[in-house]
Amino acid sequence: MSKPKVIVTRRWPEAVEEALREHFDVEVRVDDKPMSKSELMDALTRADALFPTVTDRIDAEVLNSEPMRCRLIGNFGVGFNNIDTDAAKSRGIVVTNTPDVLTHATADLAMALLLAVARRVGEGERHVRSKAWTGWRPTHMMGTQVTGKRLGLIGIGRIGGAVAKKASHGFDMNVQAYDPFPPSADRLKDLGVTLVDSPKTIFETSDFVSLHCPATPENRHLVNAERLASMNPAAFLINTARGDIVDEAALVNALQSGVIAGAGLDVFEQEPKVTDELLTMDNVVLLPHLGSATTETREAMGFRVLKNARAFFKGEEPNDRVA
Ligand code: 8YV
Repeated sequence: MSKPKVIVTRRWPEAVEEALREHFDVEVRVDDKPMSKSELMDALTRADALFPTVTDRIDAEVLNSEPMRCRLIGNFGVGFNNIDTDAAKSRGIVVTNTPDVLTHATADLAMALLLAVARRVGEGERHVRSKAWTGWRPTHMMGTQVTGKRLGLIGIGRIGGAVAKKASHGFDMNVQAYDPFPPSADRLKDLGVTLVDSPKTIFETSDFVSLHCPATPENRHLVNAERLASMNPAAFLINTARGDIVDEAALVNALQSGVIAGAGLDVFEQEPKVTDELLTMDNVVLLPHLGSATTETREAMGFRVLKNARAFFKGEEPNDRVA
């Protein structure tokens, strides 16, 4: 029997590409550039499965492609806001994602951003590299203490939960969270989290606010000018979730006018474009969407897509089906 044909839209870690080839007739995007709309549409007519990433927008227009051959979209990532799942469903296409395997990598990076912005790590690094450092002094580059402070989480799912545990157990932080679908009281206790009943409390009473909610239409610009204004001027915002949860223009204003103290950002509204003003600010730490970027995790994400696809083509229900 011939192997199902799969199109992989970007380069994956070598070990996973190799494993894919054992089970599928694989076409990999060799130049590793994002596919255009017409290339994505063409891919859907040529392959039994498409394995996209966050850089591929699989919207209703793309999914209108004819003649449709694709039966499975195996997203390389846990967030699948790049895919119109309703349109996929109406074309009879199954969609899977890659939960669990990137939980700790992303939570670690949220903590890295939190620590970096509070302790002025990016700024200090630039200072040393530019040879501006003239030596130690008691008032040099004083930052903000992290240990013991109050951390507010918007979303206490897998990644938010891992951040909570690291922050409460490792940094003795007082962690509070808002989530419309909270986990059990036992889990909250294990994570060391107090649940609050509105985002308002999180923004008004936290020293650090970290975002761990999905990029649904309802969450678009959840962090807006009003919510930023309600934060403590000494507080920091951390975003490792999705760019459009934050109104980036409002954030720039808040940072410029001292409404909040700083921000650690791994994601942006118009990736890879970053609002120019952010690039010149010292009170922000900026990363190029690295949440899951460890070798271990990126391999595990690929193997997770593979596992889902193997199940699907054997006629079984894939574990991580989201549509
Ligand atoms: C990925 C992510 O790098 O999984 C997610 O939702 O944001 C990141 O881990 C990216 O989405 C890959 O498609």
